[in-house]
Amino acid sequence: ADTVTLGDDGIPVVDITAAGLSRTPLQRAMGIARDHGPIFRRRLHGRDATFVTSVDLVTELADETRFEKAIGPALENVREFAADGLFTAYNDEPNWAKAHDILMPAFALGSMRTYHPAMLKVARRLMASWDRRIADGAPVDVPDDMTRMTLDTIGLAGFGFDFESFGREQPHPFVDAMVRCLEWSMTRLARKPGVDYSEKDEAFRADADYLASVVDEVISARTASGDTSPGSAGETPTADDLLGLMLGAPHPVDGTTLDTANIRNQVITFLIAGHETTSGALSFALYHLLKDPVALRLARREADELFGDAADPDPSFEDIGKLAFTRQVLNEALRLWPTAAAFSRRAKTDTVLGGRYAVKAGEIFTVLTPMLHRDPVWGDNPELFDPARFSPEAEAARSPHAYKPFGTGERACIGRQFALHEATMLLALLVHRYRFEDHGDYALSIKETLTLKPDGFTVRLAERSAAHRAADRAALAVLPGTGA
Ligand code: FDE
Repeated sequence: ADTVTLGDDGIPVVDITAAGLSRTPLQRAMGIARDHGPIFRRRLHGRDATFVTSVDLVTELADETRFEKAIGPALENVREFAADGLFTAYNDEPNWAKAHDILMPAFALGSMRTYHPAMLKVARRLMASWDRRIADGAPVDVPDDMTRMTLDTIGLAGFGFDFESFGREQPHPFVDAMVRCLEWSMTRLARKPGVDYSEKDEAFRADADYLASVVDEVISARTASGDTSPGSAGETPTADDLLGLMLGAPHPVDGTTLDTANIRNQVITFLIAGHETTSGALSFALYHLLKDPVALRLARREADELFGDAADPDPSFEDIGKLAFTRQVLNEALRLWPTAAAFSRRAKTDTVLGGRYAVKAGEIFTVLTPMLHRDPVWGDNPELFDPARFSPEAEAARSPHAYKPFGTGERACIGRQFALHEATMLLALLVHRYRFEDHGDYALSIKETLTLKPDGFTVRLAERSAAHRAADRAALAVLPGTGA
């Protein structure tokens, strides 16, 4: 059993050493938050981590004059293979600001126009693969296929590199190696003193070396083509993509470019950050739609309005901006299960948190995002999946600090628009094209590998015809509040 004491600073200390960390440390921390409130210190083998979950306290942590991003213990471990890439760079490491300035333009909303064709191309690969599954009657493994699609998307859109994941029985070996590296980063936090972990560390090294070798392949595929100058994009990828900017673009102020070692770290970072979290978000969104027939009908109506009865819809870049409800579905999925489920903040000076907790400069607090997203501001049934929470009116009425699936401040997610454009388009295409059968009466179980995914989530698919679309329209017309 956990032992609970009160720290000198008034923060409850929950020592979980006796039971250990379990394979689901994030969900374990959520349980502790439910029992012990919005701020607590988790102690394991004498190592402490302080978690925060309420909107009030997170609002303070988001104040960039008092707090800044911290590379907590988990990200320190990720640094072992992503080093000074954007996600894991220290705030004062010169390469953070440099890469941030060079790469920001590549993530402005307008840049999504450039990536749209590659995103659509990969979405079609997924649908071609799912069509074959209808033919042979086999269920699809949702997180596996979402991972295929998001890896291929960041590979093609960001780097002009094709992982061809849908041509493979098993995931690309890059995915397996990356997942093991993330797992190593997570389980390393739970190590017991006096135990020899050198075998695990060697296996990790081998995986990290393999990731680096794939990245070198990605980079040399580009440099061999000789096309590294920005603005000289041909009809295929494109000196303006991420890799093009990394290889060629000078810093807007000092005119220098990124060095080779840093480019490698950025490519690893983007391949990981760009697909693992987005694939989880899509998987949770589909899970919730499967379990919520009304939300599914509303999502279908929106897709049907845009695509009609087209057998092979061809959404434009602008069309994706019209998929407001589909976007709400994703937002709500990321509320319940923010796939990058925690981020850390460090006090810049001595300060007082919540009017009562004395904090020393340098102290680190970790925001437990899934519990922030269940704060009382979300109403009396925060476990309920309800996309209406993200209607424009509801959003305007709520503090921006109640919702942080993309982190906060200047170190917030640079890939947000990228992920949302990609995911919104795919989700709309899927609900338009398929009916989903919950063939195994799936009960949600969440796998943690630093990020979150629904574990063992499979669905059986059927074609959705014009007759099904008409029936959905008729059903919506009689539903209060949803009719025409
Ligand atoms: C970032 C991020 C974050 C923060 C972290 C901290 O603070 O620590 C978060 C929370 C996130 N991100 C989340 C997410 C979700 C999703 C879906 C995503 N994300 C997606 C994506 C895609 C891409 C490409 C990305 N993403 C990327 C990224 C990066 C690079 C980063 C780092 C930034 C700086 O600068 O720092 C991030 N992301 Fe994310």
